[in-house]
Amino acid sequence: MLTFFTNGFSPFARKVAMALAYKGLPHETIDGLAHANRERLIAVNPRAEVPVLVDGDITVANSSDIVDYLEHKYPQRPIYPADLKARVEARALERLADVRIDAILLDCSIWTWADRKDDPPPGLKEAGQRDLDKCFARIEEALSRFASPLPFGHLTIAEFTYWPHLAALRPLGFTMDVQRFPRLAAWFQAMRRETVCMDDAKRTAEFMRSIPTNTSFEREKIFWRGDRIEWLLARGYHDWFMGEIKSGRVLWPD
Ligand SMILES: N[C@@H](CCC(=O)N[C@@H](CS)C(=O)NCC(=O)O)C(=O)O
Repeated sequence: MLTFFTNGFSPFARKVAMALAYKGLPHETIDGLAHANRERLIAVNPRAEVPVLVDGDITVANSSDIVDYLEHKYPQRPIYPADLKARVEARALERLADVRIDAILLDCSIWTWADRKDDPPPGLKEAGQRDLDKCFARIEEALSRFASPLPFGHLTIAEFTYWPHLAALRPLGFTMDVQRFPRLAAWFQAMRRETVCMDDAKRTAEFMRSIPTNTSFEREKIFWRGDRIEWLLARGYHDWFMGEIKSGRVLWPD
């Protein structure tokens, strides 16, 4: 039996959850970010991050590595495009979401889920929208080289990576301009028709409903890692971030 350390809020964990569902792989689920499971998570991933997959005596951390492992070990219903060039494009799209879109959405959304009395620093959201639009333009250009609306002809790592982020845009107050990014909009609509995406949406909505009263995970200190810090510093929010460190509101990966 596979053991999956996940969390209902994490786009990286949701990427893996969708890959597991798509391949039809039964698994035991543990909320790795719940206080009660922290020691178990650290035992399998000293960085204390989800997702982590344990398959017998093999432990895999990091969403891209987990999906890569699943594809090798359980090749039924492939989630990478068969064509090598398309596969490189799909992995490049995955990386853009993992390192940039995730960073923007997480950095700008802290005030919607953490225990905060303050307001976001001025201009943060606007900087986020500007940089999201740059990412959308890159995706739109990449999509022009492939079929529409599902660029690789079936669900792949690209959809499992983008779905959580695209679905979060509107709830977080961001926009995706359909006139400027028609292929991206059509791609998102195509994802909405997929059971694996809608099942994820249901699981996530249920988790989000529990947030205001959920005391089982950390909401005062924010866990900060590379890409999310990089975007803040690159957009000039170093003073704000230093304030966070000085006031003891930062948790670091080990
Ligand atoms: N590169 C990692 C990133 C994973 C990651 O950032 N996980 C976050 C949740 S989205 C986490 O576990 N943070 C620890 C915490 O919030 O306590 C991956 O692709 O799996």
